[in-house]
Amino acid sequence: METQKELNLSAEASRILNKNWRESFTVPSSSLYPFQWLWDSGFNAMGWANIDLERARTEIKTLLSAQWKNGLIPHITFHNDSADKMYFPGAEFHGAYHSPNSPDHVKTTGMTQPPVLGFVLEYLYEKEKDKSENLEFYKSAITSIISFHRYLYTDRDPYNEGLVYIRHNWESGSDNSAVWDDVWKMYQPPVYNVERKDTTHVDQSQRPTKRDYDYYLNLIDISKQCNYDEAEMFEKLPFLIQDPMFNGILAASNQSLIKLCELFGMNDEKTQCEFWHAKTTAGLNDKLYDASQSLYRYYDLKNECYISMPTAMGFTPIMAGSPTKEQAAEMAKKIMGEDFTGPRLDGFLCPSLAVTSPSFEHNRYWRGPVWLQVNWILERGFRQYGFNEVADRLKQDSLSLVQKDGFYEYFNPKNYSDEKGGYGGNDFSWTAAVILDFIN
Ligand code: 9YW
Repeated sequence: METQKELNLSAEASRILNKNWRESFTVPSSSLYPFQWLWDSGFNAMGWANIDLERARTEIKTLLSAQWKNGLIPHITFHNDSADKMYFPGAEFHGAYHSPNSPDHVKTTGMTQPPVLGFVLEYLYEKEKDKSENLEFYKSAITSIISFHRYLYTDRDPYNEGLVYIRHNWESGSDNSAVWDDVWKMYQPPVYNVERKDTTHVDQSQRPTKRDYDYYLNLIDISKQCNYDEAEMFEKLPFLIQDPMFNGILAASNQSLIKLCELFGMNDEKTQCEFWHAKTTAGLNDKLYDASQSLYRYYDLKNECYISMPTAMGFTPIMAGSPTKEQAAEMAKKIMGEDFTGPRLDGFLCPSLAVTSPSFEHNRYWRGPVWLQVNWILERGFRQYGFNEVADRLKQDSLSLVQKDGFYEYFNPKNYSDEKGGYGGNDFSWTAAVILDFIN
């Protein structure tokens, strides 16, 4: 039987998704982020799948309708013309609509985000009661997602390593992670005198710094000068990173596509996804697994060096079944140890940056706070390997944080006192979506 608290969480999570629903998609937050973001949309669809499958399918259809001609699925789709008034940088600053690959009917950014859609689609399909309905939707979505993956493997893996690169920190989903600090040390972008909108909604101390934004905007400027031509961007961009979370999520999505293609009799596509899955998990393990840290690290293709930084994101390839059993056991020890749960071992999992790192900041975005959609990935991964204690802890900590502070965007991992521990936007969609999964 559901407890009263669970019932309240469920009602509250549904209220938030309904509040943030805009005719055919969900905004991450009604004030901060008024458009459709790729990986948010994936998590939000999974949230909807627990309460309204029709909306879950619509969310995905809307997202896929903005797919580029070369297969890229954009990180933001600006569904209405207010983009430049409500959010910075909007459609004009990105200038992606000048690219011959961009869609004709809607403006988008020219970059992507973690490729969650394969496992999102499998999640939706599992929730379908009548598996014989909506087959056209599933087949067509599988085809679109495979063309997205094909674009990634064709245009983003220059050395055929099974590891695709990201060309903007926003593509990682973890915008101001301390991982990028080393990349930013390599060059000096100009100072942009622009009016940010995020800091009118959220305290500056919880957001990236002004100088951080100069780097982000400069990468967009360079991409725009290349007219978003992939080969030219590869030559000119100072940011080309093989990111373990992006690749781990890609591999997890390939794994789901293999299952879906099998169910739908899409044999050639299944073989393709098997090939990609094997290649990416091998790339992750051979090149990015760092045995001395018991987690995955980053590789900077531009500066030809590794970046080792103890992040929550470094554990995420566990969802794709990448690590060996022995490596997964080491990762389980690591995440439950003092780096991630804090010296008193009673902090909340999983800080985006180890609490013992000199760059840790408890409230600044991706430099410490807990993000529930990352916890969801980790919970699935550790559960799959049979590390139920870790998985239960990830789930319980996520529920406790929301019960204590509300449906915030991110949370203080050292939140063991009475102080407020939820930061960023409130009534946040993917936080609600993850909670709906955890309690259903
Ligand atoms: C931005 C929407 C997005 C997320 C990102 C997160 C943040 C800020 O919000 O980005 O302006 O795009 O870092 O992962 O998709 O929730």
